[in-house]
Amino acid sequence: MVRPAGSPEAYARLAGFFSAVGFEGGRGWEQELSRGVSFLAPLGNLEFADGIAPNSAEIMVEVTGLDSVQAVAHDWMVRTWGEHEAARRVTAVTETDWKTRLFTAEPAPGHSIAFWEWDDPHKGKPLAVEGDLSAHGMRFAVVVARWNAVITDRLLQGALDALYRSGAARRDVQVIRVPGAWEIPLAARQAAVHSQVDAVVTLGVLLRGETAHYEAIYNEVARGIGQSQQETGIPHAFGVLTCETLEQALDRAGLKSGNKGFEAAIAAIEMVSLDRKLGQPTPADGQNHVHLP
Ligand code: DLZ
Repeated sequence: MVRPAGSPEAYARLAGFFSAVGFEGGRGWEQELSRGVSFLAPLGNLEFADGIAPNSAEIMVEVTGLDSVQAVAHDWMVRTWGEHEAARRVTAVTETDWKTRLFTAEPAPGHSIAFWEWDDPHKGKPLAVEGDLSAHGMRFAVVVARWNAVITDRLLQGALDALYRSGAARRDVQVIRVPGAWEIPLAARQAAVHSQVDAVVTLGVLLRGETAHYEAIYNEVARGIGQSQQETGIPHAFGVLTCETLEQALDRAGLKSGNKGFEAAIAAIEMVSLDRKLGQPTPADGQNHVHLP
């Protein structure tokens, strides 16, 4: 969703508000005549309503921990608009007739945002802990084999496409080239230990028809990458294709059935995010634990 802020003041206020309530920043932009500040929605959906619409706000943000979000929004309003105006710009949390609780905030004139959460704690909330797919602020090493470069180059393109489109900065992605799949585990491990990366993406292709001792090489490559992941604690995405023929490998490198390099990079992003979530302090730690969107 791209939305004109309306004025530089509104732009600054919207940017400040969305940061304050915990939205993760996306890639902004600045040109001669325009600029944009972006925030990532982990999941979005477009809804059209018939009959009585649930709320008049155009942007509705589903959250967990609604009361905490309201408190943060209220604090921001008081700091930005003063006590009196804040009372007008952020409502209290109220029950709705659609089994939710909700409050509305207007950080800048004409920009009303509703925040809501389900009454039933299980409805609408993921029951599992899952990683998100934003790579913003994450650092990666991509280890790619030169052997069968016509394919591994495509895997690399796919992996970089996934990382950059998910918000990774170019300076945070290190590409490491190795001679063949056999060399991937060692380079991956070195990167995990010495390059201060959050995840390693491994890319290579082993062709059964053309590789002597194929099984032995493949097993060792897979074992080495897995071992590096387990011993370093750094997620290693496995993008080493094992194919019967070159044609099959090309298909898996984007020609027909998706690009396995892209998929491996997405898995790496998800695992870094999951790792961070699992490593967060819990209420049992006695620390402030607020679920923001
Ligand atoms: C030697 C070899 C062979 C036969 N096949 C492949 C392959 O299909 N894919 C691949 O990535 N590498 C292959 N290699 C090279 C080895 O992985 C390794 O680089 C060399 O044996 C040097 O250690």
